[in-house]
Order: sequence, then C-alpha cells, then structure tokens
Amino acid sequence: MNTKIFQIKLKQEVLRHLKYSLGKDQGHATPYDWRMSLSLALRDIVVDPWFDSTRKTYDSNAKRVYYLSMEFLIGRLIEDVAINLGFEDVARETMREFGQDYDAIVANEPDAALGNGGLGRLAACFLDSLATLGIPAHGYGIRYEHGLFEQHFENGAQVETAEGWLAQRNVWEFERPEVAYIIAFGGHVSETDGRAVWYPAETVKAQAYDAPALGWQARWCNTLRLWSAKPTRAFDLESFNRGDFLAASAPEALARTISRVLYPDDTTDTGKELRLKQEYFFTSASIQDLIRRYRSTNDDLRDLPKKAAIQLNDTHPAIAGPELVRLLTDIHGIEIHESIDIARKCLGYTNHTLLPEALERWPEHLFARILPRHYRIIEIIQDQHLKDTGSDIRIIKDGNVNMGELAFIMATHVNGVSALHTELVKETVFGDLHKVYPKRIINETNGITPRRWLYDCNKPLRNLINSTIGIEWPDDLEQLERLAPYADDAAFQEEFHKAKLENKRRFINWLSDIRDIQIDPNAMLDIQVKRIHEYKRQLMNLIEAVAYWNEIKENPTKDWTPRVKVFGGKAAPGYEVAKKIIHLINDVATVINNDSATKDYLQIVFPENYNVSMAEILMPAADLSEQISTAGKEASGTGNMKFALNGALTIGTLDGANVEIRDHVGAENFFLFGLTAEEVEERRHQPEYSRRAIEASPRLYRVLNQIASGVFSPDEPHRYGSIVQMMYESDYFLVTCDFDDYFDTQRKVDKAYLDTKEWTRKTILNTANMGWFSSDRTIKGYAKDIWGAKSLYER
Ligand code: NBY
Repeated sequence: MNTKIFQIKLKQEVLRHLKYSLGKDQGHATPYDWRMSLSLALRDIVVDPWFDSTRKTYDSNAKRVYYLSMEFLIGRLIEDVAINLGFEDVARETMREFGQDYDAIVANEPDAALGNGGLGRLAACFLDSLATLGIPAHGYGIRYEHGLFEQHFENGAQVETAEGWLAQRNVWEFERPEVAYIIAFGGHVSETDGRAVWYPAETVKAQAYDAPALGWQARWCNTLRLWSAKPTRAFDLESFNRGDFLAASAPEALARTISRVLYPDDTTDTGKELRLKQEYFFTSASIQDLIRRYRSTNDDLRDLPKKAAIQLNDTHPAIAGPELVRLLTDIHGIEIHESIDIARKCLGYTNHTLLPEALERWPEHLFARILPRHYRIIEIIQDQHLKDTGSDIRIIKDGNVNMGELAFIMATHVNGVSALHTELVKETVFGDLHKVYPKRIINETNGITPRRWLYDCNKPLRNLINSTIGIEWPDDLEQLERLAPYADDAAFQEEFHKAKLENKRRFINWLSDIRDIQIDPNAMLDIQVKRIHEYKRQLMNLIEAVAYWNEIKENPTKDWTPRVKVFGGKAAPGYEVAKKIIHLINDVATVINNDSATKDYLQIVFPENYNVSMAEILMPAADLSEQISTAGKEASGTGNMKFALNGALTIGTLDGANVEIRDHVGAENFFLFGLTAEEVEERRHQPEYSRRAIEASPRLYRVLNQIASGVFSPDEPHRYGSIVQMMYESDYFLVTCDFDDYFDTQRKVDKAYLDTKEWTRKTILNTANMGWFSSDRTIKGYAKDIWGAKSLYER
C-alpha cells in the first residue's frame, strides 16, 4: 500500500480505536489511551499474516516446533510490531499529526518481563527468529500475573517490589476461554491388569492466552501461547452451603497462586512445591494441547515425532517426557515402552548451566506426592535405560528425582549453548551419560535477534549501515561483513563514530532524567549489565574502579582516560552476597562521584531496575563491554553479543561465547585477560591461592583494606568485612587471581581509547564480523540438527 494512503488509514484506525475501544475523545486522551489505540490499530494489521501462517501450516501438515520455556523475557512490543510491519515511519508521523510524541507513547508500554535473564531473553529472540524464518512454531509458557520484581535502591541497598504488567490491559494477547485443560495434582494411582488410573486430589484449569509472534516484514507469524491457572469450579458449592467459606474458595486459591508470580532466582534451584506445580502446570497443558492439535489432522499417535518437535528450555519443563508417556499410555492406550520411545523421538533438551546449585532436583517424597503417576513412569524409564545401556546412572538417586538426568535420557539431542560450554557439558555434568550416549550432546551456540538488538534499538547505526550496504542485512546478518572494507575509510570511521556519539548522548539524556549527574559524551562508557552473581564478577570490576581511583588521586595531572563505569542488574531476593555487592557498588559510587579531584576521570553509575528496555538504550551507547566471568562458568552469554554487534569492544575472559566472538572479530580487536577454564581448575587446587594473590598485588591489597576499613561505608565501617574476608579465605571465583591481569588489560584499553581512529576501526570490525551471532543462524542450526523442521515461507 502507498505510504500516504496507509497513513490516512492508520490515522482513521487509531481514532476509531480511541473512540470505540478506549471510549475517549482526542481532547481527553492520555498517553496510555494513545498507546492503546495505536497498538490496537497495529494489532489489527497483524491478524491477517497470523491467520495466513496458521492456515498454511494446517494445509501443509508440516512438522511444528514447540518451544517450552518457563520464561519469555520479551520487553515492549509496540515498536517491534511497527518495525516488522514496515510501518515505523508511518506510525511516528501519524502520532505527530495528533500532536503526540511517538517515543513517549512507545515508552508508555510496560515491559513484559516474564523471565529472569539470559535464558528468558534467549527464548524471546528464538520466537523472533522462528517467525522470521517461517518455521511453524508455538512458544509455550506461563502467563505470570507478576513478572520479574522491580528493583529499587534504598540507601544503596536493593529492595524489591512486585511487578504488575497486567494491571493494565495487555493489548497483544487474545483470551481463549475455549482452549483449556485440566491439570491434576496429588492423590493416588491404582493399577489393575497393567492399566493405571490416577485419582488426583486437586485440579486446576489451564486456560490459553495467545499472542501473535510476528517475523521480519510480516512474512510469517507464529503464536506464543501462555497458560493462566483458573479454578476448575469457581467455588465448591457444597462447602459454601455448609457455611465453610474458606474451604469453598480453596480451589480458587490454588489456581490463583500457580500462575501468580515468576520465581526470581536464576541460579539456585528453590526446590519448592509451588515451583514443581508451576512446571507441571504449563508443561501438561502444552503437551495436551499439542496432542489435541495433532489428532485434529492425524490418526496415529505413533507418528507424532514426524509432526512435532518439542524443545525443553532447560530442565524446567523436563516433566514433558513422563507427561507425554502418561498421555500416550494411560489415555491413548499405547504400550508404555513404545510410548517412551515415541516421546524420546519428539524431545530435545537445552542445557544452560554447569553450576551445580542450578541443577533441578526434587525430593523423592515431594515429587511422588504431587505427581504419583509420573513418579512411577520415571521408574519405568529408568529401568529401561539401565537395561538398555548396562550403565548404573539413575534418575532417582540419593532421595532425589534428578531432572537433568531425566531430560537427558528422554531426549534425542541434548545441546549446550556455546562451543566451550558444550565441551564442558560432555566432561562434567553429563560426563557419565555422554559416555553411554556419545552422539547425543551437540552444540548450538546462542544468538540474538538483529531486529530488536540493532535495527530497532540503534537507529543511527541502522541508517549508516543501510546507506552503506543496503537494506538486506536484518534477516541476513552476515551481510554486515561488507562493512569490513570500510574500517579503514576515514569518512566512514567518522560517520560510525558519530553514530556512537549520538547513542551516548541519548543514554546521557535518559540518565539525566533519573540522576543528577553530568557526563561528558567523549568519556569512555564502560558497561557491565547482567544479573548480579559472584561468578560474573561485578566485584572484580568494582575493585578495579577503586584501584584506578587510587591511582588518579596519586598522580592527578597525568593524562588519564576519562571513564564512566555503568553497572546494571538485579540480585535474586534471597542471594545475600549478591545484594551486598550491589550495596557496595552504590556506596563506592557515592564516594567516588563526590570526589572533585577525580570526577573528570572516573564516575560510577548504577541505574536501578535494569530490564530489556534499559538494555535497548545501553547496548548502542557502550564503548566497552565487560564480559569478565570466571572461565568455565558462563554458559554462553548473550549480552556480550549485543554489545559487540553495536560497536563496543569487549574486555573479557575465555568463557562461554566470548571465545567464539573473539574468533570472529579477531584477537586484535578484543581485550583478553584471565585464566582459562583449565587453569581455573588447577588454581583451585593450590593452597591459599587467594591469600597469595592478594599478597602479591599491592594494588588489590590496598583496595581490600579500604573496603574492610569502612572508607566507603563510614556510617557502618564493618559493613563489607564479610566480603573482604571471603576474598581472602574462599574466593571460589578467583577474583583475586585474575585481578592484576584485568587491571593491566584495562590500562591497555585506556590507551587504545585515546586513539579515536584506531578504536573506531576496531569497533567497525566488531560490528562487521558479528553477523554469525544472529539467532537466525542459531535457529537454522536447531531446525536442521535437532528438529527436522522446515521453513514454510517462500521468498
Ligand atoms: O542462559 C543463562 C546463562 O547463564 C547464560 O550464559 C546463557 O547465555 C543464557 C542463555 O543460554 N542462564 C540463565 O539465564 N538461567 C536462568 O535464567 C535460570 C532461571 C531459573 C532457574 C535456573 C536458571 N531456576 O532453576 O529456576
């Protein structure tokens, strides 16, 4: 459609929605009303490609992909939809004609924060790529009433408040009252003549809410189906009539809690009953749903693996294996060993962590009480595995049901998320199972969607790329290579640098709205944003900042490179050490930012409540990306990819996907430091390794003394005594051992930054060589190696 005509049409549609959907006239419309009306007008346009894709999938009876994930960290959608439709300019102009600021309207949308961090955001990038590639797919998850908590700082300490994205209407979803399944818990199982019947103690209803997942240029549109728990009966009339009002609302209470809130831990497995119920709730609903869909066009469930590939995003939905077996056997009458075989052919499992505390295990008695039939099925799966392989690796062991072993044994493919991580999975967590099933573990290195993480969030760079290599790159990201020849071109360098400066100014303006701080856009923006964890070593970054501050103070007239260090990220509410680190960062920032002798060279900012929308401002603005985890601990990282794609240089260890990023962008365009994964293991065996490292480093020793003696916490001098003591006595993540190398490498960064042309050349080469990290490449890998799924979109 001609742009002008479309603009007139969109204008009419926005006004129609304002009047008939929002019940407002122009004179009284708030930004909320405008945002809703624009969203609804855009949503209407999405419905046609959505229907088309669904129809094509049914007509072709093609294999579908089901991506089961406890988390989808989506962020805002309005701009994403406008851009995928190709109507961004039209939408902006339409709002301008109404006298409205498009950017403010976009910012009115709350983030859909149905995830903790990398794992949830990866699921969101995968939805984008699946749709862009035209692979028929459903995302399945939970429609949490409250997403990830909001973080505030009170005197520097993190406090959490409940998030409430559904307090407003969610325009992107369609309620499906007719799509509902019963989910059962507890009770007992009776077996007669080999036939099992489960008599559950409680039931809830899983009701579907669908959101379209639109791909690039609206060529294809999949569905994200999220389940909300509802009572099976609104209330128990019998108890009510007896006058037992509390018992009467008991079913409703259970239902409301199940989909109420996202668990905010992203490493420690909580082992809580409610969590197990959440996992089973959404997994069972999803499996029941996909079986129903299959049966609407196919007869024999034995052929399910030809039509359905089910991917488990970590072990959270690992109950999918036993649940599928239960439905095939108990409901559809297929012999149980055959059911196990069918289920395995459908399933793939992605591992995202090696941290032992993150591996899900359920106490046997708890598991058997909540899911008695599944417990029995797991025993049968285990027996068959023991018999077939002759190994002695059990799923149920030491009083626990191990979800990692279950997921592994029930999957055709198990994948790690970066080359290094996959090798470590083979050697460590699943070392024994790998020996038994040597072909099962494969690698699929993570990726990020270039639509959100470059095209949408970095308009200055988008425009420069478009005018240099054309407009084909957003769904063919390796085209960025064509920028490489311009790395030495002075005019291009200048344009590239200008784009970075514009993004930095945008960040500075945004920050000035929330903080009273003056920042020079020429200062180096050095950013570490991610969940707060000991293994990610925000503490090492902070100690380095203090050491740098000490050095500036000692020699105030030297030509120091001005730096602004940005921290962002949430700590799990129960993770005390991580919370202490946050408090310390804020305390150090207060002291350093108030030092007039150094403030031209060093500032520290820690904006509260880091989320997807904040990332969209930070990633394009960064000069330096901090990817400094202890080698062997970060499975992949995806923030590392977002920074490098947007033209930041990385200071990092040989960990996760850093290894592959460095291979792609070139070792000379990456600041490497630190022990390797192997050296880390060795070092841990040396006695007193941290104390020795501190004694060998006067700089580190001094900073630790400052922290311990209350320089940054004069109101409570011993506040950080435990952290310093930990550095001496149990520095498991080797902050002390890597510190000197890190400090020295930062000085190389300082020096490099002063040569703007050479720095810019390196940043261009980073952007140019990051094309491989598109999640389109990742999804093509899964489709080919694991799912056997094809694109239904024809160019
Ligand atoms: O998955 C992250 C990894 O740390 C990161 O390196 C990787 O890039 C990313 C995508 O593959 N893992 C992660 O984010 N894990 C979680 O968010 C998570 C959430 C919940 C639980 C465990 C882990 N849980 O047990 O509840």
